[in-house]
Amino acid sequence: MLIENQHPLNKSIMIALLGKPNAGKSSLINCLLGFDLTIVSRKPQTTRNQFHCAFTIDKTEVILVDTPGVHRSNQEMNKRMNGQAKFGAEGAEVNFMLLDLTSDLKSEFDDLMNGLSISLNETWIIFTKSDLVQKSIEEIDEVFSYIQTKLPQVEKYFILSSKNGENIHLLTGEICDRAVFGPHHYPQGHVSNKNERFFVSEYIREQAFEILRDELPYECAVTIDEFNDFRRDEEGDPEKVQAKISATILVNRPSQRAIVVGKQGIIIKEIGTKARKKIEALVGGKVFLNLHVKVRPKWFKNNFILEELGLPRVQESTRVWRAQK
Ligand SMILES: Nc1nc2c(ncn2[C@@H]2O[C@H](COP(=O)(O)OP(=O)(O)OP(=O)(O)O)[C@@H](O)[C@H]2O)c(=O)[nH]1
Ligand SMILES: [Mg+2]
Repeated sequence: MLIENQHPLNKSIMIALLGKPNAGKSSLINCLLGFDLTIVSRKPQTTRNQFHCAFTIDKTEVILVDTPGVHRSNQEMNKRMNGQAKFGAEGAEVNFMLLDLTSDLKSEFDDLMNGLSISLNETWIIFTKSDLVQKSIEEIDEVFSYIQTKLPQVEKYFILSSKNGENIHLLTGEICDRAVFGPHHYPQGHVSNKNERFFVSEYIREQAFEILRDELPYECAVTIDEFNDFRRDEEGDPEKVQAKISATILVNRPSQRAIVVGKQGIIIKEIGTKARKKIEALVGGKVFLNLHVKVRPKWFKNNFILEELGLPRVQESTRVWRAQK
């Protein structure tokens, strides 16, 4: 471990963000980080894996664990996504339970508790999207009392907005107070336990979600076929391509392939152009991005593909082994 990670005044804290799909987990992480690392969309079930997003405030390291929204489903992929949410809570000192103020808060809480079905240690309630609705303190207090009858260990709540930053400073203050003295886990400048490949595939999927909206259901995933990194090539011209990336967008049916490609390739081109900008910001250099679209029927049930997408089997998994084509 680097010596700078062991300064006697260093503090660290790991926090898992849990909630139903669309509660605003990834948005809150980006808001706290100060940049868009994890992907966000108006479609529920955007995040599929659990992973760390780390930053420091003075000498305090904050590790936020993004997780998929907890939901009910009998689909193999969804069971694995729910498994990721539970796994994300393991090892965290504090859980943030996010409840979307625009929803029915008590049933949102009950659904989440049923879906998680794990015992939670220290948990803070985060009411999100305060910019969208005005709820009275009496109303919030009543919901909070209800939550405390089911989760007595919950002691505090926050009402905030990731859009306009309302009360975010109160949360960061409490996070720093709760962090414990100890070494940092990530060296300065490292922001995640996932590599660039992961974020590249996420940024492509984010653009596919954004551009295609409801035209394309969830039956799309992105795999990275080639990632050639020329950044450390000292003789290389910095104006030239610094990373050459080939990626495949997997879809379930040929009709979906036609949608993703678009007339004369217009849609795939737009996905590529928009994703490339974000990837260039991530890798800090020019990127040549080559995108393909492949039909892989029922890819979301294929164990090999799910493993490749970072979704390992869970206890609830049905036995799924399909030969790789
Ligand atoms: N107005 C407003 N919209 C928000 C806020 N937080 C999140 N959103 C929106 O809510 C939608 C879902 O946000 P995400 O951050 O992707 O939610 P999530 O909980 O990570 O969702 P999954 O990954 O699907 O589980 C997006 O359209 C966000 O822009 C907020 O504070 N205010
Ligand atoms: Mg998310």
